[in-house]
Amino acid sequence: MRIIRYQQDDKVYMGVIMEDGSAYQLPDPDFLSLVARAEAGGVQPSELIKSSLSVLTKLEQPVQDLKLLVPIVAPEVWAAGVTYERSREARNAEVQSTGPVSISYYDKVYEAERPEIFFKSSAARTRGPNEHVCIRNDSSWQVPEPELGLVIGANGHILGYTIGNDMSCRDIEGENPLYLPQAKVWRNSCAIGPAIRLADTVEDPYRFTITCRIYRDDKLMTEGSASTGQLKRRYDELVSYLLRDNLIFDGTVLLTGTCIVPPDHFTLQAGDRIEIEISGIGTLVNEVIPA
Ligand code: DO4
Ligand code: MG
Repeated sequence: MRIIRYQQDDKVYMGVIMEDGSAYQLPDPDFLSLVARAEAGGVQPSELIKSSLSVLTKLEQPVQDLKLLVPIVAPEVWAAGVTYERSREARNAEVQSTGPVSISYYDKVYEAERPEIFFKSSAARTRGPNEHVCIRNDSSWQVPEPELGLVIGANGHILGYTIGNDMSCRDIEGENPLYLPQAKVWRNSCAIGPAIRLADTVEDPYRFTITCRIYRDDKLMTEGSASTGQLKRRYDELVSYLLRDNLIFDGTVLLTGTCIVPPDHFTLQAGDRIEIEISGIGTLVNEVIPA
């Protein structure tokens, strides 16, 4: 069961997509209100929806024709890094491209007890489905990072799963790890959507398949797939570090790290179309423009 937000005649609505593909309009103004309503009734969000299906309005328009918005206006997006072997390997390649190195902080953080967690985005910098993401003008090695996003409550409960794109500048980060905020945060450098898969409908969140495709002039430039089963850490572990002595808001999204990195020769260009698909959640599509 997946929750969407969409716009129709200048109004914003919430909807639910059922397992059979049928979709219904929800009465709640946002995702957190749905969760709160379920909590108040002592049921899981999916049970609440199932029990009220007969009184919900069925959407006549196919979901692909709706103007989808970010499924949640996340007050903040945080991200974990070097949580997959593929990310460690790619980061080491970035650093080595600037000259010989004697110590790899990426190897250290991959093995360390404390994970890497960084601030990624605010609501104003986060784009939704079919919106533009930006590439920086002062970088010549940029990639999308397709990641599973955890939608969490202020108490750290995982309420749902979404798709995130942690846009990244490999040359800026490779030059000096202290440049990380500039390699990660700029205008429209993050996208989430198109839906939130309710956590209580996911049997095993370590069995999501993530696929990323990048098209240039409709030609497939690069494609990769991986499984969240390759994650080095547990979701609860990442969330618990994020919450440590921190102020976290309801509806925060925590991206869980990338497991797919395009080949080293590849860099994004304006006009590219990025598609990130996660099994059971959907496909997040964004076109690239300059910042
Ligand atoms: O260490 C830098 C960032 C790593 C990251 O964003 C990732 O592994 O996904
Ligand atoms: Mg990342």
